[in-house]
Amino acid sequence: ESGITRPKGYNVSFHCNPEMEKHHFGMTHPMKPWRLTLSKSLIYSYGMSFAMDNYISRAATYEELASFHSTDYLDFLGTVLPEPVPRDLENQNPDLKFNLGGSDCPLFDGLYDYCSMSAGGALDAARKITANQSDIAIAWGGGLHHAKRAEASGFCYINDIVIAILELLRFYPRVLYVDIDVHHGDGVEEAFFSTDRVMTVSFHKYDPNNFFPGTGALDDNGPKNEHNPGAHHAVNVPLNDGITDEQYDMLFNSIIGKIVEKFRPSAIALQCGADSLAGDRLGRFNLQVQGHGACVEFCKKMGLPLVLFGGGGYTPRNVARAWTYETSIAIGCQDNISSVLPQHTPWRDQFRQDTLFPTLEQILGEPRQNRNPQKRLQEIVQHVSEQLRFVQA
Ligand code: V1S
Ligand code: CA
Ligand code: ZN
Repeated sequence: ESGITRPKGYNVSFHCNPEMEKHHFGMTHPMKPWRLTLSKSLIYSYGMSFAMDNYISRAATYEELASFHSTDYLDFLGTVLPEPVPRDLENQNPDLKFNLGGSDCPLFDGLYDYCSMSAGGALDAARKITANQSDIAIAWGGGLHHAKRAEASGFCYINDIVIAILELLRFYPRVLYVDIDVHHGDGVEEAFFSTDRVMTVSFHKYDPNNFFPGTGALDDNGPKNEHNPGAHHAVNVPLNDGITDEQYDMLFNSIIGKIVEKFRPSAIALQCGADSLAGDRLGRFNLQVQGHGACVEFCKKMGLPLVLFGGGGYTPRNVARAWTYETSIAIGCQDNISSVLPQHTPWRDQFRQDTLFPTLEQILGEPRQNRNPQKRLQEIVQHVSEQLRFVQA
């Protein structure tokens, strides 16, 4: 007995790989792995590494990737080479193998390494949880929710989340997957479509014709055949442009609260895509760092083992703010960290304002119009409540 104990709170583990962050999707591509470096540097500037177990994650092995993906797909992914000359964005190759090589999922140098490192971090995080060595495990380099068993989609090649949840399922009877990326978590939903051991919940901007990937309507709730165990185990929360912190938190708490009560998960996997923040290059919402973080706080309060994944996020300074604040929530120091960015923060001018919590005016100039009437949000909560009548733990 040394007498030295950890401060009250949680055992948090942090999984990252600096090698992953050096990859490039191409000049004009919105996905910038460098945002992970910016996030980490802000997290470290606040001194948070001293309150967590920090790991350099390994690359997932071929066998680990094959726990979800087809070997045909993995073999191709492991051997394709980048195009010598980048294809003209307007002139896409019409017949892409496994949807690889177009403008969304380009072939770039070190692609296979990038993918296996992302999955390795997610898998390491899941294993820290199942080994009872952490209460919350963080893998900001994961969260690539669109990848399918044999297809790349929407900047995602390997579905690290599915691979991590499969690992959790070796130890836990039921896992709740929650997705606050502005896009529909279609790959994870599809992977667990036919099981009642995983409930998937995605909050997203929904417009079948004009917003990627176009799926995730309110009444898409899993297989229509009642005899399929997966029936009713997909929850979709379709939203419109401009939703605010207040509305989002009302929806999130009410929906996730009811689901946890009814489904009784043994663990939660939370995808924290930061493209749902105001001012995101691809997103459409008006969420602030506080509102995004409130979702993490709510999940933590459920008192269940929790894995936090990254995901989308295309305005790096805001991604870094959100994931820094959310790391502080995991640790439990959110009320004690300064809202002023530390003086010695690297790339400090990247952040434009020196605050962790910029106002909507600071982020956008003029806030985006809110197209989510309160009545519609009530209907959504009502639909989910009715859906849950069919769910049994
Ligand atoms: N929205 C959007 C968007 N922007 C791009 C894009 C832009 C410039 C490039 F150089 C390359 C791609 N692609 C899209 C979307 C995909 C969004 C993926 C989100 C991923 C995530 O945050 O959920 C998780 C990491 N793709 C499309 O809208 C498809 C197209 C239909 C239109 C755009 N063109 C470029 C491809 C086909
Ligand atoms: Ca989502
Ligand atoms: Zn997204």
